[in-house]
Amino acid sequence: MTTTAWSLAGNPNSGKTTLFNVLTGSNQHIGNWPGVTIERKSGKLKHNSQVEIQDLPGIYSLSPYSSEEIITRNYILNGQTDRVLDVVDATNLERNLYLTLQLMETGVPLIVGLNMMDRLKKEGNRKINLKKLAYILNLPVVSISALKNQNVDQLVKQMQESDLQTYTYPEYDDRLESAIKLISATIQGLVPTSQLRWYAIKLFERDEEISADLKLTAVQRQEIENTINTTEKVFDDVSDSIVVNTRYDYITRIMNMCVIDTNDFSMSWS
Ligand code: BGO
Repeated sequence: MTTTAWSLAGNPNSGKTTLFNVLTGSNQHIGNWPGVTIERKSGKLKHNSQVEIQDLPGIYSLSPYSSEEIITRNYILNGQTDRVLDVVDATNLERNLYLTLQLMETGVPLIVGLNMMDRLKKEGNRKINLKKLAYILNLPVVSISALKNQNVDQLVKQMQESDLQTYTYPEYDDRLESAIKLISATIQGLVPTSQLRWYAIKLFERDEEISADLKLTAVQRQEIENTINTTEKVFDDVSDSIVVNTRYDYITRIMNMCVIDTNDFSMSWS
């Protein structure tokens, strides 16, 4: 039997460690990530040693600004994991989805574990339509409470059953999409096809690390810079802020379609 390598990714405090402990039990190895004093935990799924699980550092974004972000993005992009379980805090859905979109941009097969459902229920002022969320993201979404070990068995089932799925990438503003297409054409063949979109977006953001990794020629760099300049003029904004804003526009659409504020349904009697 072949081994499947899973990683847990998510925002700090989304419940990754709690879920990792539930999934692996005492079957854990604790060390450090190379060159840094960030704890590295890995283990095997309880009752199925063919499933390896790596807990990745908690992050908000896949930018190259912190060691945690660099570790996570290199781990995913270098193909060290077959699949990613994105641990999302249901009580902070909007902020957590920002990382989900970026994980989707890498093209890695993904499942969303919507955690803290017990807290969401207790707070009682919001409801998430799980079917719609899974439909819009085009990803499996399993609601859980890692703390209370609720529905984790369904999540494990999904992890063991799911084939390496492909999903449709979240599509942003048309004007940004045009730039991504042009940059993708310039770097076609230099990166795996499934990661083309991620690299194109990073180059659009002028991510220096990625530019250096790809060893682009002067002509390619100029082509990309021309595309960025034209798009910045169209948006009247700088490139990295264009990407951040279009991701948040997409998240706003998801929130409008999938989340109900139950206070909106209460009657006010005068
Ligand atoms: C403390 N439900 C609820 N209600 N809480 C959860 C769940 C869940 O499903 N999952 C995790 N938590 P981490 P990262 C704490 O530690 O796993 C809680 O960073 C406290 N500690 O118990 O560490 C979990 O690995 C004192 O809470 O997250 C933890 O992703 C008071 O979310 C916190 C209250 O979980 C973060 C909570 C001393």
